[in-house]
Amino acid sequence: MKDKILKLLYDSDDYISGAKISETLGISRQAVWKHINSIRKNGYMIESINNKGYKILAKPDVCDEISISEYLKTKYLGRQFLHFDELDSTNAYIKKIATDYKKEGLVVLTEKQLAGRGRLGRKWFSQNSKGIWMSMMLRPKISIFEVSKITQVVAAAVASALADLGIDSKIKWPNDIIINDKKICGILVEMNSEENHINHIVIGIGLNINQDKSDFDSEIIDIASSLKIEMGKTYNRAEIMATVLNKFEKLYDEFCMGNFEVSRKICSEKSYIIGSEIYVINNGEKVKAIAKSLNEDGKLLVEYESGQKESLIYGEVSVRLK
Ligand code: BT5
Repeated sequence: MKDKILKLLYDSDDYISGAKISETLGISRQAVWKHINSIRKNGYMIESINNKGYKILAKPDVCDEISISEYLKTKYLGRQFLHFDELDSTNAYIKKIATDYKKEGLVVLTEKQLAGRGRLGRKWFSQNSKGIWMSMMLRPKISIFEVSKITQVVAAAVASALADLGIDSKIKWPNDIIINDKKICGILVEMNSEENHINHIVIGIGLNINQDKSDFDSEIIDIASSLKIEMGKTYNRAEIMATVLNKFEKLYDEFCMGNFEVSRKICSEKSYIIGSEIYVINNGEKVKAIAKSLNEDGKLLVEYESGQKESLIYGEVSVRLK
């Protein structure tokens, strides 16, 4: 109901009366008043004048449905949207509710995560509302063997969206976005499947936007950064989030039609590691190699000091720049 009232307030250029809101939404005027007070507690400045009604004067920096709708150009991605002030993990939340959503495209965003997760059970720091912590639910009609490529499609979408906003970034295979050698974004793709059939996939994106250095935990302060730190300005999170969704829907649709090449090319051109010496880390073991190229399956081709070559599969290894 709060969202509906907010929409009415946004859509009206002038004051909108309590009577009009109560009539449109079929609730009592007292309920309208209660909801307005609750919306104010979420940081919205709403003026109320006797005999005129309510008007929004200022909105908080939240990534809610109304804030993103201004920028969202997708057909289905984000058209079902859930916004929370706080969640354990957006990936974990979608996994719980996925069966309630038959159509793909649900996006869940939270202002804070209490237990944000990276790959292999690693921790993702996302305790403040200065980043984008979101997950999408998709039901691709592809073979389960194709799913590992989706991380590259997401990485290509994030880097292209940032480029559209004038921000140059690099993609560190398989799932990091890097600016000035610091990680500003991580991607986590999880799949729910039975035998060869994909029920759904959950794609989590954590993107650091308006944090200052002091916002980062000491554990990651040397490796992590935000757009604000690197670009020297504050960004509109809703615009960035919608731009990522707009880009991703296009690349994902192409990918589902068999065209992975567009995304692969972006990942290759924007690669942080191709041509560099790296360490391949597998089960704690660290081996020196050169990152040669990203092959047509999205695997990273590396050459070890022995001259032996290997195509690395997402999920099996990590790579570190030497
Ligand atoms: C990732 O894992 O990079 C995937 C991160 C995905 C996070 C999103 S947020 C929305 C959705 N819901 C979730 O619960 N998760 C997803 P990985 O490659 O394993 O990297 C994890 C490592 O990144 C950690 O061990 C830290 O070293 C580092 N790290 C943690 N938090 C960070 C942050 N905010 N910024 C940069 N680096 C961070």
